[in-house]
Amino acid sequence: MNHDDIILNIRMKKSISTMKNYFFAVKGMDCTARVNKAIIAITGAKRMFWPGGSMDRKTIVFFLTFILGATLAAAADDWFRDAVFYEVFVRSFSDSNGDGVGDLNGLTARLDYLNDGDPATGTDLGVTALWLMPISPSPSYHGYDVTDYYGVNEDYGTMEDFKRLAAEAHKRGMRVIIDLVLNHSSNQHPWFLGASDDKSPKRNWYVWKKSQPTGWSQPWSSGSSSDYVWHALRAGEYYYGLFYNGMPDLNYFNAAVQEEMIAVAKHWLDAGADGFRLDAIRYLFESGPGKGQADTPETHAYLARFYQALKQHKPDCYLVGEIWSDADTVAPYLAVPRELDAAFNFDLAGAIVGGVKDRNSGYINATQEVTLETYPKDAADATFLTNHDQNRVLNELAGKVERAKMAATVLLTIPGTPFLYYGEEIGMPGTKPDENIRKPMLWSDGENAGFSSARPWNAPARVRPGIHVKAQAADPGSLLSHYRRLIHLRADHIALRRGDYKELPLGHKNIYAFLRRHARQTLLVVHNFSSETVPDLKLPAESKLKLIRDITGDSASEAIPPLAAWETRIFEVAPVVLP
Ligand SMILES: [Ca+2]
Ligand SMILES: [Ca+2]
Ligand SMILES: [Ca+2]
Repeated sequence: MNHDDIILNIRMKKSISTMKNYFFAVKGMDCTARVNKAIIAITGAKRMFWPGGSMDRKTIVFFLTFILGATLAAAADDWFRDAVFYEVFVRSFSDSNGDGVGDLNGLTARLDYLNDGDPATGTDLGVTALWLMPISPSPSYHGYDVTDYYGVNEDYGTMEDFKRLAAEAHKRGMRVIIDLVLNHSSNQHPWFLGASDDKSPKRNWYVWKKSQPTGWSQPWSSGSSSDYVWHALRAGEYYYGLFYNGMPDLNYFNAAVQEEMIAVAKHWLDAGADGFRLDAIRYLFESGPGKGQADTPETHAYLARFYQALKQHKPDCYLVGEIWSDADTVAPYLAVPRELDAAFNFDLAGAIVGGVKDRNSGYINATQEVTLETYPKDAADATFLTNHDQNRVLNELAGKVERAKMAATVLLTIPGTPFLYYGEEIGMPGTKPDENIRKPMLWSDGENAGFSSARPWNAPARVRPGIHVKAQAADPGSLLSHYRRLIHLRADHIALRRGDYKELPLGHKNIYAFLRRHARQTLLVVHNFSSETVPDLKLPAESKLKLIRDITGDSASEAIPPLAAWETRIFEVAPVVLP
């Protein structure tokens, strides 16, 4: 290769990534139109990537057509970088058959609320993927203790209902991932019931000791001790159950367990699931007390194998893990050999909600920077505000709706795949215990909150008028309308989805501003973290940037207008700044 070939090679790589991103920007066109538009777009990019180059346009078109097939295939595999997820607790979302319990058919019937399949309408929420909390048979209301990994909880419906949900979601351009609880089963699972007989072939599927060990604990709880995690089945027989005695840990040192759980995952991919949210994934293999209870080398090695097996089975499946820890602990799960596509960023979630609460955006920027410095360079993030294990946002923000809007805006303007917990888009209330943060969705002010024709399994949380979908859907100033606008704005701007992140201080203590830089677009996001108007904001001269357009107001803009209390403005700026 001579010098020019090497340069060309580098430029081609850049063009491939530009084209890949382009396909996500031209939604709603048929395939031929997409291909044509993409080629035009890329040859237009000639000026960006071939300054003073000697190749003519025809040659470039030839090269780009050649690589198009491979690019299309590759582009499909990281769809999650463009997605906005919605976490659903099926039991509490919508009841289709009048037994007071939410179910899969109820969710299917509500899909148009989430995404009507038409990118041109903004009357839906606009989320593009679902995460269903566990839907397999379980003795508990939440389902995180499974008794049949291959089945569907009969409260929720049947496997046919799941397949129909997945098909209806796919029709609307949405993906569906489900919770997979690998670490432990229910103590009512036939495997465990069998294993309680020490002659059973399933005995070695769980973790046993003849006497109560010492030095163990629940890693997240400083006051815990061995008897929290080792449970007596009978005299002289102790089993390991990290969370509680109803959830015995599976023995991942047993190759049969390893293979079984890969088979379970493939079973769900074949049924129409697009991937998994992997529960408590850092606790799979435990090699001893203390440090040996989490993030062990054996856990990393198995997850890499699990990931590879699933990607071979369904290349565009998505695996997101719950590793409730700091960036240093999470990073190895995202490194090569890859074990997950993404992990939930708990630190950042805390920083966003805490930062908005304390009017201190410094937490958010600092945590974002630590994440970017610590994670592998190409790692995708999974961002959120709260989930089914945390108090709801509006409670954390003392009921202040303008701050809940700001938390949503930050979530939807920073990098990562945002996950929204059901009900947060209307400001549903709820604080621990867990049942109270997992209450029925508030659809209306009608009987049973529009959730069911019968008395709901758990009383709906009614604290204030106006906290329901019906009222907020009709109110352009509502939290729901705010979420809808932001999610659609993100869908329409590639830099919001795939741009990098760089803080751009504007010299005002209440202003949180950053750039989202992508090869096709650079955006400047400016948040006012205060209840006062902030006038006279100027771009730093050394940034050499010029405002072109205010995409929040969709108008040309040459200067930053005064920002009202808790207001955000997003500007397209020139030139496009390559990261
Ligand atoms: Ca039902
Ligand atoms: Ca729509
Ligand atoms: Ca375990």
